[in-house]
Parts: sequence; structure tokens; C-alpha cells
Amino acid sequence: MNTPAHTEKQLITVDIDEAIATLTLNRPEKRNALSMHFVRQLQACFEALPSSVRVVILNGAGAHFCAGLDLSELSETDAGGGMQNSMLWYEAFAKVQFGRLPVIVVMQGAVVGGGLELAATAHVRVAEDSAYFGLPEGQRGIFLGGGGSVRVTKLIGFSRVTEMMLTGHVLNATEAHAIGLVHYVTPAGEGMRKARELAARIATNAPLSNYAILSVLPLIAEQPMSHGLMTEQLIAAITQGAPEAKERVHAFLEKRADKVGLAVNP
Ligand code: 1HE
Repeated sequence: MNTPAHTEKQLITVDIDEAIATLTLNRPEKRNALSMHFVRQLQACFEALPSSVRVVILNGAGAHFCAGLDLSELSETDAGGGMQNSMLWYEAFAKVQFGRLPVIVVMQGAVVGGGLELAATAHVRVAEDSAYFGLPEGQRGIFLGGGGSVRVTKLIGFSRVTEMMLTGHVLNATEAHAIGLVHYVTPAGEGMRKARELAARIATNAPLSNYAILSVLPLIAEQPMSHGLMTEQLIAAITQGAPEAKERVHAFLEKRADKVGLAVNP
């Protein structure tokens, strides 16, 4: 249950260092379990980020990234309330996935249920080697309700999600990397360093390119091929025509720009 102390607590800390904002889920005593209040705060934090921010790093305090839905809130929820709760999660998670900012998530320990649904909203996923990934909804007698049946399924496929939900199969960080659920695996305690390195690179991309990657690429992925190719042509022409693209291409041709490197590879 949400006590007054819980609803008053600042459940997310925000640290802004020039173009990079670090948002930390800060309820380690409950393994960062997501109450409705927590989900609302997440949305509010994303909405309040100043325009100077170019990249977000999302992480969780303590030994676990996120234990999913706060199960203590379920006992009083009826069907209508459950649907409203899902809508609230969808609204908040849309701010993460379809906002103006690239989001890098750093995970350790449990990334389960709603925690995995949250991780699936991010654009780049970094797992420390302690991270493990599960969908224990079947065990708890419930179902995914934070968009995971859409997002996690798109990431790792319908068959794997079905099997994980039925059997309680938990993936370790190496397995999650092998199937593309996470992009990078780091040793313990190294996740934030990796995320900052990636964030610094993302922040130097042309803003219009980052916009196209975050806002147009997901639309293209949903479109039939002929529509997708047309959408691609349009956004390609718009980005190529922008003055910033001209300057960046000239810089490369005049040997003033970095070559493609392997610096960010895992
Ligand atoms: C919680 C929650 C929670 C911990 N809701 N309170 N999620 C789950 O089924 C995961 C349930 N949690 C666990 O399996 C374990 O807590 C962990 C493996 C994540 C961590 O274990 P451990 O030994 O480090 O911690 P703990 O002793 O189990 O938990 C510490 C406290 O956090 C304890 O409360 P306390 O008052 O006794 O100290 C736990 O009750 C509390 N806690 N996890 C509420 N999830 C939008 S739909 C999404 C559907 C789902 O997410 S289903 C999956 C739910």
C-alpha cells in the first residue's frame, strides 16, 4: 500500500550535467518496485527536463534495477482500475520512448515484469553482468500491463516472451545480449561509465538525425514496405537538405571530421 510517506518521497532523482540528464529510480528498499505514484513521477521528470538536455540516462539505485509493478497496490484493483493503471503506464512510457530525448538504460540485478517493460522503452540498453531478466506475471497470476506484450515482444519475439511467461525462465545478461535484448554488457559497477560514454557520443549527433531516429524510424518499422520506403525518402531528403548535414559532410570531405571507429563497440 502507498503510505503518505511513500507518496511524498522523491522517488526519482534527477542530475543534470550539461547535455546529459541522469534519472535514478530511488526506491531501493522496495527494489524500485513501480507504484502508480512512481510511474507518475517518472512521467513528470521526463516532462520537466530542460531543453538544454540532449540525452537521458535512466538507472536504478541499489542492487536491482526494478522489481516491476508494486504488487502491494494490486490487491485493491478491480478490472476497470486495472485498465486505468495500464493507461497511466502507457502514457508515462510513451514519454520515455517517443519523447524528444534518446534514453540509455543501465541495469543491474532484477529487471523483471514491469521493470523489463520499462527497460524496453529505452533506446539503448546497458546491462551490468549481474542483471537478469524475467517475466514472472504468470507466477503472480497476472499479465503484462505496461506495454511489454508489445515492446518486449518486438525486441525478442513472440515465441521467447511466451516461453518466459509460461515457464518463469530468467535470462542472464550474456543470454540477453545474445538475443539482442541488451546492447552492451559491462562488469559490475561499470554500467554508468559505459552509459556516459555512449551519451556523450549521442549528444554530438545532429539533432535532426536523432529526431528522425527516435520519431520516424519506429513509424517506418510499423509501415508496409512501400509506405516505409516513402517515409524514409522524405525524412532522408529533409535531413540531407539541412545546413548542419552540409557542414558535417564538408567537414568529413575536408578531413576535419572523425572517421567511423570502433570506440563504442562492446
Ligand atoms: C516488492 C516488490 C514488488 C520487492 N512489489 N514490493 N514483480 C515480481 O514478481 C518481483 C518480486 N520481487 C522479487 O522477486 C524480489 O524482491 C527480487 C528478486 C526483486 C529482490 O529480492 P531481494 O531478496 O533482494 O529483496 P526482497 O527481500 O524480496 O524485497 C525487499 C522488499 O521489497 C520487500 O519488502 P519489505 O517491506 O519486506 O522489506 C519486498 O516485499 C519488496 N518488494 N519487489 C512490491 N514487485 C504493469 S504490469 C507489470 C506486472 C509485473 O511487474 S509482475 C512482476 C512483479
